[in-house]
Order: sequence, then C-alpha cells, then structure tokens
Amino acid sequence: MPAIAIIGAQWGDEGKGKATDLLGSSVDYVVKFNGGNNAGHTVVINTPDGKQEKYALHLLPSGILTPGCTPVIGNGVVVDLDVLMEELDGLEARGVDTSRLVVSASAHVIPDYNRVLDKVTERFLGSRRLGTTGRGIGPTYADKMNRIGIRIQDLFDEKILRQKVEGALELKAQVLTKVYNRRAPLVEETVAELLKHADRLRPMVRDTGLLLNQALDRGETVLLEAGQATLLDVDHGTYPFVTSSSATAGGACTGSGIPPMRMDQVIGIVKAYTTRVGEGPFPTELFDDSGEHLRKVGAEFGTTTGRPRRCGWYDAVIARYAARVNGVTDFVLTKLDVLTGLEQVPVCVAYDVNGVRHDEMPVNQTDFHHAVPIYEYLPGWWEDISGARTFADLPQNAQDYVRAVEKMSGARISAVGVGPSRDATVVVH
Ligand code: 2SA
Ligand code: GDP
Ligand code: MG
Repeated sequence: MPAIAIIGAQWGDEGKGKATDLLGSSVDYVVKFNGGNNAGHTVVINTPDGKQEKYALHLLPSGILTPGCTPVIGNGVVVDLDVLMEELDGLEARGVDTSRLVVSASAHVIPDYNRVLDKVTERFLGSRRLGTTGRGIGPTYADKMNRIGIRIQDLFDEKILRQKVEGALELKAQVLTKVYNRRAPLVEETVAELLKHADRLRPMVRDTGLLLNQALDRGETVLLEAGQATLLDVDHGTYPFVTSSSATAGGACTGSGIPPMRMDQVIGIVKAYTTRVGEGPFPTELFDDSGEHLRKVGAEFGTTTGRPRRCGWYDAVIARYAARVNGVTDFVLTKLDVLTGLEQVPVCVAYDVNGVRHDEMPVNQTDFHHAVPIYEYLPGWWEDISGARTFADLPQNAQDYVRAVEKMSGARISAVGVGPSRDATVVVH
C-alpha cells in the first residue's frame, strides 16, 4: 500500500492541516517531514454533540487528532522540546490521546541560542529582514548543514551531548557576542536546557525511517504532511524569502526516509486565492479593499504568530509550477466559500515582465519581483456554498470556476473546500 504526500502549492496556509486530518482516518501513519513549530495548522472537528472543536497544531502532525493513526515526527523536522511538551500537555488536557507519538532519533533540536539568533538576525537585517516566525528554524537548519547540529539521539548520551554543545558554541558564541553583542551561552546551561525533557522523550524515540518502511512492507498507508509550501521551499521557493527546509515532495522522501518509488500520490493543497506571510515577492497581492475583504472573510491571520496574511487572487502560474516541482497527482482547492459574493473572480494566467509574456515562473528572481499578473475574469456567484457536499450542489458559476482553474493548474482538482470543518468538503471525481 502507498505512501501519499500532502504539500502546500503556494506560500503556505492553504489548509493542509484540514486535508491531513480528513485523510487521517484512512491512513495508518501521518508523518511531519520538514519544518518545526513555525508551522500552524488549524483543524476544526465537529463533535458528536454538534459543537465545533478547534485545534491549532504547530509541531505535532495533524494525525495526532485521529484515533488509531500513529503520528510521526520525521528526521527532517527541527524540534523545540519545550513546545513539543507544551503541545502534548495541551492536547492531553483536552482529552486527546497522544501516547502513539513517535519521534525520529535523527531529528534536530532547536537550542535556545538559535531562537535568540533568529530574532536578533531579523532585527539586524532591518529593512532586508525576511519576516521569519522567530522560532529558531533557520539557524537550526544552518547548523544541520554546517554539521554542528544537536540531534534527538544526542540527548541520551550526556558525554556526547556536552561535546557537541561545546563544538557548536565555539562558533555560535563568536557570532552572538562579536556580531550581535549578546551574552555567550554557557555549555552547562545549554546542556541542562537540552536534557530537561530527555526522560519524557525517551520512550517516543525510534528509527522512524525503518518503522515507516516496515509499515509500507506490511501494506499499511503512510501520509507525509508538509509544513510551509512549495514557494517557501529552500530550493524551489522565492529564495531568499523562504523557510530553511525542503517543503516539496522531494523533501517528503529525505525528511522521512521513504524512497521516491514508494510514493504513489502527491496531493497539492491550493487555496482558491493566494496568501503569504512575511516578506518577499507576490505578484497577485492586493493592496485595496478586495485584499482586506479576502483577509476578513478568509480569517487570514497567522496561526503561529497572529500576523495578518497578505492576500491576492489565484495564481495559475504558481499552481502549474507546484504541479511540476512536486509531481502533483491531485489538487484540493480550498476556501472556495471565501470567494462567494464577488461579481467577477480574477485569476492570474501568466505574467508580463517588462513587456514579455511569461507562462512559467521566471527563473530569475528579479523578473519575478517585476512580474505583473495577466488576469482572466471569471463570473462570480452569490449563493452560500458552505452547505454543499457534492459537486452538483455548487452553483453553476462556482462549478465553472473550479473547472477553469483545473484546466490552468496542471493537475486534476479532486476535492473542494467549502468551510473550515472536516465535513465541509466536496469530492469532485
Ligand atoms: P521561518 O520562521 O524561518 O520558517 O520563516 C521564513 C519564511 O517562511 C514563512 N513561514 C510561513 N508562512 C506561512 N505560514 C507559516 N506558518 C504559520 C501559519 C505562520 C504564522 O500557519 O500561519 O503564524 O505567522 C509559516 N512558517 C514560516 C515566514 O513567514 C517567512 O516568510
Ligand atoms: P495550513 O498551514 O496549510 O495547515 O493552513 P492553516 O491552518 O494555517 O490555515 C488554513 C485556515 O483555513 C484554517 O483556519 C482552516 O480552518 C481554514 N480552512 C481550511 N479549509 C477551509 C475551507 O475550505 N474554507 C474555509 N472557510 N476555511 C478553511
Ligand atoms: Mg499554516
């Protein structure tokens, strides 16, 4: 049985959490393979007594909410240990069973000095800042590549841990004190900080690559859940305005230890319009009332930081790019309900860059900064679609919008989101 990847096709917050949660009941494992507690996934569940329960997950895979499914933090993730324990405590206090969680021995941890570095670097950069979430993500991935990172497995051998911390701090202390004029972190305080949760963590730690491949051998299903998205991927995104991990389908393999040939399906989550948090180019961004309208109706505020998200129209060039980079087999088009009530819905089909038409993402970042959207205008609809449960329930213009967007976006649209809750989904094929 297959491994399935769920990836974000834009700049994040497409509704990956809801899609993962929805599929959770039909899979055996849900694996977070990249990023850390910079992610924010909101999952809304209808309870048997007709109420709605809202969960905001940052570090834990959305599968933690599905009984019977094993949530896995893969080797590609960076783990803030305090946040991990707080998130587990928070869910347990709400009656969620978190005992199945498995954490990779090879995942890296985010020491406090990297949270400090992330924040002071942003301050230092001033107008050139990236708008990071300030969670220490970038510096921790930099340490991983620089081979001075601390891994989960290091926490269980104090002698090794002390050696690694000493090595890391030789470099880190220089940057913190000489560049940023900060206090140098001490080896002993860092070791103590990292060991704080070691005993509680120990039973969760496994060779997750082996575990997942054995599960696939037994015919079980593994869902690989991306944090962030294609345009925030460190290789394929709008560099340098990206996160520091591999958020695309390739990253699902390296971040989990599942080889490419075992991946059967890649589901791209794409919003019916576009949002972005943080700095960086965004061709269809709206600075007028329409942008404010999308932000308000779509409740577009960061799940982790509360920052207002920048809003713009659907960009089919980006969707096609995401389809190509990830090998998307199916798109889930989310938040179609947010577009209800517009006279016309603009969709970007190509860019004009200094008088030249671009049907594909320009390879040159400067061109992308200067890309002016070329729009097609599709007729809008006024009917409330949040109760639609079949494609035929959607008004004709909404159906036509989905079909038109599908044609432009490079892969079939298999489902459409019409509201935040689990059941507010229309299956198309
Ligand atoms: P970082 O902290 O190093 O990963 O920041 C680098 C860039 O990546 C963006 N980024 C995100 N963009 C959208 N959503 C994210 N998660 C949260 C959410 C964000 C929030 O679900 O709302 O609450 O603000 C996320 N995480 C990282 C970030 O904005 C930088 O542009
Ligand atoms: P993620 O980071 O991709 O998991 O997305 P977020 O959870 O950060 O942001 C998506 C937001 O949209 C969440 O608040 C979801 O509850 C909500 N959402 C998801 N799908 C839909 C939908 O189809 N319609 C509406 N109105 N909201 C949705
Ligand atoms: Mg999010």
